[in-house]
Amino acid sequence: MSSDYRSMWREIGLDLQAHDALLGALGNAYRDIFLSQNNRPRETAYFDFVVSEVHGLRIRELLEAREAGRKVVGAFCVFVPEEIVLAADAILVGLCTGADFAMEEVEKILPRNTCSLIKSAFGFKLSKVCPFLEVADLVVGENTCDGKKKAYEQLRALVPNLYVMDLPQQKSAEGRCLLCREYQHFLRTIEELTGVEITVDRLRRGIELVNNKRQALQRLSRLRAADPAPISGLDALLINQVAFYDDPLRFTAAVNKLCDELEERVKENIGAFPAGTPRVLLSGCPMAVPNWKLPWIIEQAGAVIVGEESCVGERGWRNLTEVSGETVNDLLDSIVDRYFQVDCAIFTPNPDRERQVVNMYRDYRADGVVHYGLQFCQPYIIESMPMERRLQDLGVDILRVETDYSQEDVGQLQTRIEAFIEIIS
Ligand code: BJ8
Repeated sequence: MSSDYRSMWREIGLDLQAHDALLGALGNAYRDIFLSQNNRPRETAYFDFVVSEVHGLRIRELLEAREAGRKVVGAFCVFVPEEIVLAADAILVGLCTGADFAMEEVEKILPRNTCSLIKSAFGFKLSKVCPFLEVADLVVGENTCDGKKKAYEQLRALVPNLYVMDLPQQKSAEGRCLLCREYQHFLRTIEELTGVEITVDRLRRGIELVNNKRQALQRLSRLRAADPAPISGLDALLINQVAFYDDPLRFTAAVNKLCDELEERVKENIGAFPAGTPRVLLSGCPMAVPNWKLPWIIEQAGAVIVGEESCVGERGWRNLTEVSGETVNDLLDSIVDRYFQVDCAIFTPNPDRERQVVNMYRDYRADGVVHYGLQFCQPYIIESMPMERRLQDLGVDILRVETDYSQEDVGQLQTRIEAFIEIIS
């Protein structure tokens, strides 16, 4: 990245030394994991470029947008409705939670047996290496799992501009009411933050922008049902991760352009891997940037990932929002309907998720399911056990993996994944 970003990073308060160490490690991992792949579609070059500039050009864009009067909102969860943020001409960005950083300092604040995703958010803040967190005018947390709920109480001391959404835990009429009240409150908060009144036209435009982005990701995912799969699971995951950082309009155009190329590849039987490669559906906890360990191990072991049942994947964009409605309240109601379908494991009970995994297994013609649970993530790990029974009853092979962001278990994971791929081959 160009050296003149250093003054920008200094001005927003990053710790330059720690940040250099992070970028160095990321650059090496990216080269070894992504750039070393064979048969990549040519249009993945755009996503390589975005990643190479994610702390550079993109941060400059956000700062320029702020100078022009726009606000930046950072989020940790797919329950934060981008439609509302865009309707006020603000920008929503995902916050980095995919790597261990400053763990010694983090474990002075949080117990060791907290999931890596939560600890990562604290590590990035304590060591001042996440420019998105530093430029955000508002940081949105949520009362989802117990870990996050309690951790945000501690995060508030480090992030004074933290807003915590109160989210339901049950798909009941009361649960829907709670979500509706929360989104009304969030809409007012965004109006106050931006000074923009969210009109029906503005909200409709916000919905359309987000629907278009989700439709592009749906199109990408349908193309992965082909055998040979026209794109690797690693590249598809990367695109899902970039979706949280990039400008939505530009991102949508880039995904559609990639899909045009993938359609040609499907017609010509060109794959990222040869036809007949064992196909894996990945299911479970979200994989935030730069958490690439497990997909890398799976594809190195000779399988191809054909879908992600995850918030950084299909759970994040499966449903669209209805755009018809004459008032802001009508549209807000549609937004509530849409988000109330998200089948995060924090809901109890949560039968929809099991159904989705079975559907995705069939739709993407997978040969087996790898369930990914982050260590100490009670919701997903507990849910993985009935999921395993259900899939086994249907004759579907499943491997339950529990891991974290460290590299210590790579050898052990490789052995287990290789054995699983033998079974599903
Ligand atoms: S909608 S999945 S993004 S909450 S891994 S922190 S659940 S202990 S991330 Fe999530 Fe929203 Fe749900 Fe999606 Fe807790 Fe588990 Fe850690 Fe997790």
